[in-house]
Amino acid sequence: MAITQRVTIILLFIAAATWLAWPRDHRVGAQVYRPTPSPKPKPAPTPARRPVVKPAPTPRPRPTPTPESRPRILIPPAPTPTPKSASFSSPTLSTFSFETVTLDERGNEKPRRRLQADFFTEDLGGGVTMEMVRIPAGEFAMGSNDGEIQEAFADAKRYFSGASLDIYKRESPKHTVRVSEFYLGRFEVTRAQWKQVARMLKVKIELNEDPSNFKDSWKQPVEQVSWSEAVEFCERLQKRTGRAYRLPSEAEWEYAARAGTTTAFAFGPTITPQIVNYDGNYHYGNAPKGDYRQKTVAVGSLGVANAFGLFDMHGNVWEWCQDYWHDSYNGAPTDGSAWLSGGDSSLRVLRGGSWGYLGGACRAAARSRYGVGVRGIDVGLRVGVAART
Ligand SMILES: [Ca+2]
Repeated sequence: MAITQRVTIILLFIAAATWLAWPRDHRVGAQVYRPTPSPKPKPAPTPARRPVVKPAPTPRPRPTPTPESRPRILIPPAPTPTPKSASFSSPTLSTFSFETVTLDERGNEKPRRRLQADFFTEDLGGGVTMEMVRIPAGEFAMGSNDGEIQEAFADAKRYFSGASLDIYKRESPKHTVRVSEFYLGRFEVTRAQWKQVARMLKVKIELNEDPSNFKDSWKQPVEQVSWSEAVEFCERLQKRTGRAYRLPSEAEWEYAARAGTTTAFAFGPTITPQIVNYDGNYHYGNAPKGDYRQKTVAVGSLGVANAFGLFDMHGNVWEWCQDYWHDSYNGAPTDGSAWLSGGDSSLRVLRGGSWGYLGGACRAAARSRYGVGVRGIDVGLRVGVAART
């Protein structure tokens, strides 16, 4: 019996040992399986990285062409003038040279100087053109001070005992005006130019094609045109060209006439009929008495321009300006704009004197006026246009 008991104990021990061994294998199997899912999450981030990597090279080619296209960045400045041409047909400028001169107090010429200015040409059709000179922006003293007023008044009294000081006080007070760049006609508007524009589409009023009294040449300035007709002329030009043609403001006119000078005339303290068309019987200052042509001359035919390249600003025909008439400059704009408030809107400013007037009336600061509907055989115009708006 003792042997049987020992055998039984041995068998029980083997059975217990075998049972304990099974779960251990299973656990090992489980442990082997568990790591299997852990590599799965690893490939997961891998595809996640791929899309990040893919877009990365995509932007790389973009910066590459940027430096290559740098020269093209120089092209965009070109579009800047493009909008101008869209709205104003930005003009192509050329340069011309001209002679200007300064006289001494007795009217003797100092050596002539040759200068240059920029301009553009407006085609009016029929082989007729109009030249517009660039007037640089600047500041100037407009009008006359007391001394200049007394000088001009004394000069007039030599010829007319009844001369009125009030006529000269209109030029005061002398004041500083800042003028923006603009273009002004190199010459007064000619008969030929007037005729071309008079044939263009009417804007508000009819225009006589050839209203002038003096008809020796188509290059003579147009005259016998009222202020209203001068404005119609500008508006027709505006409609045809897309550029804002207009009469100059009084300040622009004087700024352009002085062309940087501060003397009575752009040519110095006096003038002579050799360089300005006026009544030489009424010479200004100490210049000698001269000829009186009694009519207009072809624009530019006297040969000298002021320092801006403008001809006949003094004399030949008076030139219409936009401004209402005011008896003084009290309250006048100082930005070069036309004075279109207060004053008398039925009277408009005239500048520069004419073939039929005394030298003193041709001074840069001299002022006169006419009613808007009045025509004179010595009254014409010169057109302006803003450089930009
Ligand atoms: Ca003139």
